[in-house]
Amino acid sequence: MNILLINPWIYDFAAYDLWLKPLGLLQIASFLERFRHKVSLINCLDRHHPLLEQRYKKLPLSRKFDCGKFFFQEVEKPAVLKDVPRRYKRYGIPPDIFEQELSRMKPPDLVGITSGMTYWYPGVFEVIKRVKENFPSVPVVLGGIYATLCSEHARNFSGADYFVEGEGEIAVLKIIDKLQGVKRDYSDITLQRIKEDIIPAYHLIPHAKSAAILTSRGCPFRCSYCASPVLNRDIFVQEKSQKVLKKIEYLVREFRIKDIAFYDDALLVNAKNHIIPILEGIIKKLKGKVRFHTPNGLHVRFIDKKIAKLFYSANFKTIRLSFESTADETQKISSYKASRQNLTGVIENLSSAGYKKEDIGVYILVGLSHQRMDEVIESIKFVKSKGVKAKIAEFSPIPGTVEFEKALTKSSLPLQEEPLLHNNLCFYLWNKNISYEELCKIKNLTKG
Ligand code: B12
Ligand code: SF4
Repeated sequence: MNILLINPWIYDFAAYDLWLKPLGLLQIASFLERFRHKVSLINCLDRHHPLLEQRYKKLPLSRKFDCGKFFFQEVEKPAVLKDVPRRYKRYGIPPDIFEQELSRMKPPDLVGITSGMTYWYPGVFEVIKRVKENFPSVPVVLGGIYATLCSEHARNFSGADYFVEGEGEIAVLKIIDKLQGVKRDYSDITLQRIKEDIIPAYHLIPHAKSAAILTSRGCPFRCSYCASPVLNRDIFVQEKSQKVLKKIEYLVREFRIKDIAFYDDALLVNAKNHIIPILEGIIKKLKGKVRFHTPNGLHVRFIDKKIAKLFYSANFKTIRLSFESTADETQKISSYKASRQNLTGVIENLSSAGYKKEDIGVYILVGLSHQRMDEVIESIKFVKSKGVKAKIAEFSPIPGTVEFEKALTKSSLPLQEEPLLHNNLCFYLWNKNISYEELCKIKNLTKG
């Protein structure tokens, strides 16, 4: 079959390309190619899209390590977000470039669309609408995070024909087989083997200079605001370290990738058998050839002196730590990721390994139902007193989590029915403990 995969636009108040890659689609593409399907990709979030670069000579430049601002166009703010005093935008290639891409291809046999944050669904709907206008008889499959966490909303309103919740590789193969009338024994195809054998299809983004990878699925912890257990069906599996190394070497060799971001939820768990051999392998085989980044927060308490040194020697440039808060109540629901003492010790480990303190970013959560201004201010002050950067992570209420249920009891707004209200940049619309003005103060406090 000819399969077209699409990574939709982001509709949001803000978006920044932190090595953002459609990793789910790239994994599915690689898997389907093994079954001799022909796959193509339209990546609406490609900052280096050739047609975009051709048209606009003055695009926002890439910043450090291939991150950067997306091209955007302001769009009308949805009514439910009207009280957010910020402009609402569509990030990614202009729609006419998307249309140009569709019009120059022959109709595919199937279109697969991914979805990211639950509140980014307007971009997904826009893509489905345009695909249906161009290829009315082609079946459309929708998968990804929004489709999994808000499956009812997606089924009711998106206009797709098929829906996949959770991991998509085998599920999409089953849909294709059904459409083609192929009978197959799926018991042979286990997900663990798929993940280890599959190298995301970066050949579909041939000009990419950076890549995102996963070395595991899920997380063994259960923080009450996190969707990881829902998305991964309570599973935690890690790939074999030697296979991870092979993938990294392949990406660097074949695509001249210079920056790699780890998307794992729990990269440091079971360190002895996982991250340590990966780091040792990188130092041995790739030293200095590629830079690594951990935009997702790392588990503080696992970073001992040895791991800190290995990170530094392996060229890990972006280190983000999940601290969340100094307050006991928030620590408790965050699986006690790190006490003040833990954080202090780890910052010492990282700086004696060679890291400058100002290069270390520490995430602090803001907007959980119980949180008040003083807790957040105290956490920021504590983090800043250690000489490192405090980074705000605003709470996004996610269906299927305990904190979502708590948020429902606080909110007079329809959080359940309207995923736009899950936007992390507008928690103050439903959580009155912290106002927009206070959030601005909090953000100012992190600066300098
Ligand atoms: C990496 C990551 C990031 C990265 C990159 C973000 C990005 N936009 O890609 C960074 C660090 C930047 C980030 C930031 C944030 N994130 Co984040 N992030 C993740 C994480 C850990 C992994 C996502 C991922 O790429 N997984 C890897 C791929 C392979 O998995 P996948 O996309 O799910 O694909 C599989 C299936 O879904 C399916 N599938 C996918 N597409 C398709 C398509 C078809 C056709 C089919 C059939 C199947 C299918 O098959 C795939 C392969 O098995 C998830 C948690 C998680 N475990 O998923 C949180 C998560 C998505 N993030 C979340 C949040 C809250 C945030 C922040 C708001 C945090 C904050 N307050 O700052 C910010 C928002 C940033 C922004 N505006 O861009 C929430 C979601 C919130 C929501 N309402 O939807 C999650 C779920 C974590 C959580 N707390 O529970 N994040
Ligand atoms: S440790 Fe991180 S990924 Fe794991 S459950 Fe908690 S927030 Fe989610």
